Amino acid sequence: MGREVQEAMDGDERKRTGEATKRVSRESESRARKPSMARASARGAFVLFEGVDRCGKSTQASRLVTTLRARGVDAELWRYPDRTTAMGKMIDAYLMSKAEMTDGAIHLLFAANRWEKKELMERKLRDGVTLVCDRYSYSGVAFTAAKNVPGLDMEWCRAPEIGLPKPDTLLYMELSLDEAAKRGGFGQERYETTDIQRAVKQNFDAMKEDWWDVIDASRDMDAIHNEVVDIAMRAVDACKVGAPLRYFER
Ligand code: T5A
Repeated sequence: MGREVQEAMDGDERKRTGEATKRVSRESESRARKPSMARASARGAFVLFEGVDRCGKSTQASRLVTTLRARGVDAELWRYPDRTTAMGKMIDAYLMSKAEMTDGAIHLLFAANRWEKKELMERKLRDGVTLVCDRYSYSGVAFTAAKNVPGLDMEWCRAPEIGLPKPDTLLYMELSLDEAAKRGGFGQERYETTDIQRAVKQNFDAMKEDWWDVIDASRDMDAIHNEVVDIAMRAVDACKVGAPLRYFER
């Protein structure tokens, strides 16, 4: 065999070996990437509680977080309005009647309070944290529309919510206003009047969709809790295997 031929063969062999090595390393890279892609699509669940005042949302949301954590689910309690931010402090002053604002402005401020936490919410969910949320966009629509201000109808109220993350599951705590009244008188806040609460309930009823879980909130706390945990765990499990995060659309 001539030297040239041998060198050419050696060159071919090196090329083949090189290509094979590259192929193997591409395959192992892609194998290595696959599990992380699977991890990236697993996420935390967005579990939302809504309902009229004193329906027991706060009680159930907080108990749910405790139970989820006990089951090894990384969970956090969120609430809207988030009164800790600069915008939240303005909302708090308005609700406590310490500040005045037009109905349109306060509505947009409630929505902005959700927008200012949108990226954090997305990041937490992506990182596998389940967010149990006490009130969100539906309260925004139900309460402002309950004021019956010309021009601020439900469609107008809904517009600033478009583009925000949509909950994976919504637990609507259904309670009659009579039952709610038995749980203690109204507090000092602006919307705690019978007329507003009645209109709020009608608005929630008008917004109800098939995918909502309507919870009979007149039962004892433990019975409600058990039902709530089952529903929330289904959402947690669905999000673990990659259920996509949805957004409010036009
Ligand atoms: N708002 C909010 C807007 O206008 N726009 C928006 O965009 C948003 C997000 C926020 C206010 O802001 C408005 C809506 C509200 O007016 P908040 O701080 O969320 O207000 O306060 P509320 O939601 O009004 O909180 P409440 O405490 O009144 O109601 P909860 O959370 O539904 O009830 P909870 O759990 O505190 O329970 C109330 C009482 O009932 C008892 C509890 O022990 C407690 O005493 N209870 C039960 N009793 C018997 N049986 C059961 N199953 C019970 N569950 C609870």
